[in-house]
This record gives sequence, structure tokens and C-alpha cells, in this order.
Amino acid sequence: MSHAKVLILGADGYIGFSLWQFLKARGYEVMGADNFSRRKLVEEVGSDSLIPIDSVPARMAAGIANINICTYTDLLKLHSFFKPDVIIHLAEQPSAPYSMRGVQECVYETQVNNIAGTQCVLWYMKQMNPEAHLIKLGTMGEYSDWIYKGFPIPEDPRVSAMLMEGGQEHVYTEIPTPRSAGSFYHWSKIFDSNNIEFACKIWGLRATDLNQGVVYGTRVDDLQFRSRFDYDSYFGTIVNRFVTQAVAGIPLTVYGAGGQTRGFININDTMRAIELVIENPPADGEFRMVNQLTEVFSVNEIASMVAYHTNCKVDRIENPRIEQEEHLYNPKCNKLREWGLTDPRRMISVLPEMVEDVSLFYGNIRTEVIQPQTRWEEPFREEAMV
Ligand code: USQ
Repeated sequence: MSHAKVLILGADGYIGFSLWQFLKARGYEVMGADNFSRRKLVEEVGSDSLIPIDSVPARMAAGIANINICTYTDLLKLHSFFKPDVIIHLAEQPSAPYSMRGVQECVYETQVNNIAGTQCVLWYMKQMNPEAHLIKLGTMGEYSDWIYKGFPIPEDPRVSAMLMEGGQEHVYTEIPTPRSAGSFYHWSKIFDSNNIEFACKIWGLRATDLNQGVVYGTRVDDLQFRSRFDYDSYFGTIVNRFVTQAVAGIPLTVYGAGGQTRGFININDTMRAIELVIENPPADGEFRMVNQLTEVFSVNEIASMVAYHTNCKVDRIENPRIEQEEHLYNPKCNKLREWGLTDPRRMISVLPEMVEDVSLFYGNIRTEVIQPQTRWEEPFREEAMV
């Protein structure tokens, strides 16, 4: 239990709204803020949260402030009545396919929104609150499969490197951990990481870059209100989508060969993980990376698990993305385990409760938003990606 003052930016989102309730229940003094843009973007692609959520006025009445972090003065206004010890920054456009949809979606809604928003938070910290701990939601997608190819994905901002000089001498040094992404959304997270690391170096700020895997789940234990739940081809992520497709009687949309492999974490463990990060802060001036995932699966493995529980059909459709469809994946994720994230939820045992919950809202499923609408376009050429 803690009495730290926590500001959640992005408190209306899938993770943010549960986290806002979770941390309050754990005794933190919590302030939530959001510009409610996620609702607008999901509506724009013709979808809506499967699980009905409160209206914006109701969320504001419950205490979530309507601010846009890209408007710097909004952050100053917030600071005048709430000075946080911890800032959890979730306030970004989170969808890879949405970022590839067109100029408006890529440039303004994703890159400008995400990168400028993070910059405003950094300048706010420098000028008003340099002692705060920034916890920034990054992504495991900053380490693309076409670089790592089975090499361990590090959990540190720097890695050792060996330089050959004159063909003979060996010089050891440290270089920034190599990053490369598979969508303009994932690239926006890389730019954020670089900006945060630089701000820590020059201004002495402290930050944790939370490299998160794909989060899934319909509920957090003991919380009275549920977060939104997206299943459309833009804002739904794979597990939430596959469960919804199974309930709707639509064959699961495996993109391409289905060997794409990712890290996953249930939303309950996401809550626990973020609390552990709050309780184990970095030193002043430290930029720290934490890989936040508990299990690794391929798309085919997830499809098999969902089919096992539901007897649904599995479809292999043309992959709308440019990505490796068969690759090794070997991320390090030791820090959360060391701090106490042991015995995490297993996807295979969470799926039945997800099927049950999604079935309750069967009537809300819009079948027309399931199939992918946006393609990355160029045929995949591996040699062009290295
Ligand atoms: N996929 C399918 N069928 C689908 C949907 C997805 O085969 O119907 C495949 C995709 O091609 C991809 C994999 O499943 O290979 C994961 O796709 P996703 O949409 O579940 O997740 P992704 O686009 O990678 O992004 C999501 C979140 C993002 C977060 C990221 C963590 O939207 O905010 O940063 O997961 S990670 O995947 O580790 O980069």
C-alpha cells in the first residue's frame, strides 16, 4: 500500500481506466486525465467498445480531467492542483494498422500526437516537477523481428558492442540498444524512447520505458467497472479479436502463415506490473527499460487455444501487414519477475472467462469491422528490411 500521488495520462483507455480504479483501490492518491480521443478514432473506423462504457460527462464527473497533453498549458493547469510523484503516460494513439491508414492518421493522429505529447510531458517535468518518476508505455514492437531473429531482446537501454580496429584490435563499448519497428505507430514509440533517454541524460529526469507486449482480457479482478474492449481490425488486438470472432461464429483471421510471434500479458498482470514499477523506482537521472510480458506465443498457437475452447473455425487470410511470418523470438524479461511478478495468469486459463464475458455482449458485435481494411502494401522483401 502506498500514498504516492499518481497521475495517469490516458485514463479513459483500455489499460488506463482499469489502472485508475486499481491504484485507487490500492491506496494511491490518483488523478486521471484524458482527451477522450480514443472514442472518436474508434467511432471513425465504424466501431465501438464491445463492453459498454460510461459517457464522457460521466467519466469527467467521476474525476477524469479532460486535457490534451499536446497542449502544454493544460499540463500546467493540472499541476496547479495536483503535483504527482509518479506520472504514468498511456496517452497515445495505440494502433499499428490505424497509423498505416493514411496521412491524417499517420502524421497527425499518431506521430504528432504521440511524439509531441511525450515531449510536452518531458518539458513539464523539467520545468515543474523534475523529481517525478515517469512511467511511459512503450512497446516490445520497438525490437523488430527482422533485426533480432532469435537474438535475446535486451532489457537495458544500452548493450555492449565490440569494435574491430585495423582488422585486429578489439575495442569494447556500449551502444544504444538497436531498435527498428514494423509500423509508423511502433516507430513513434522508438522516437519517444530516444527523446526520454536524452531528457534523462541532460536534465537528470528519471524514467521507466515499459516495453509492453500485447495486453488481453475482459476484466480485472475486484474492479467494479470494466474498461473498454475493442475487437475491430484497427483497435482490437489479436487475442481480444480472436475471442470475439469465435463468439460471433466468424473464422479466426490468421494473417499469412501465422508464425508471427509476440509477447503477451493479461490485463490483471499489467496492473500488478505497473504497481511493481512504481514501487521500484529508478535512480535520479536514470533511463530504464522494463520488458513487460509473461508469455510468448505465435498467432497459430493463439488460434489453436481459442479453437480448443470454442470449436471455432480458423481461416488463413492474406497478411495485410509487412512482417516476418516465421521467426524466432527471444525477449529477456527478468526485472518484473525479480520484483515479484511471479505466477502470472496463463492465456489458456483466462480464455474461458473471456468467452463468457464477450458472449454477454454478443448483440454488440459489428461483424463488418472484423476483416482488415488497411494494407501496408509493398510485397515483403526481407533483404530490404535489414
Ligand atoms: N494478427 C493476426 N490476425 C489478426 C490480428 C493480428 O494474425 O486478426 C497478427 C498481426 O499480424 C501481428 C500480431 O498478430 O503479427 C499482433 O498483432 P496485434 O494487432 O495484436 O498487435 P500489434 O499491432 O503488434 O500492437 C499491439 C498494440 C500496441 C502494442 C503492441 C505490443 O496495439 O499498442 O504496442 O501490441 S507488441 O505486439 O509487442 O508490439
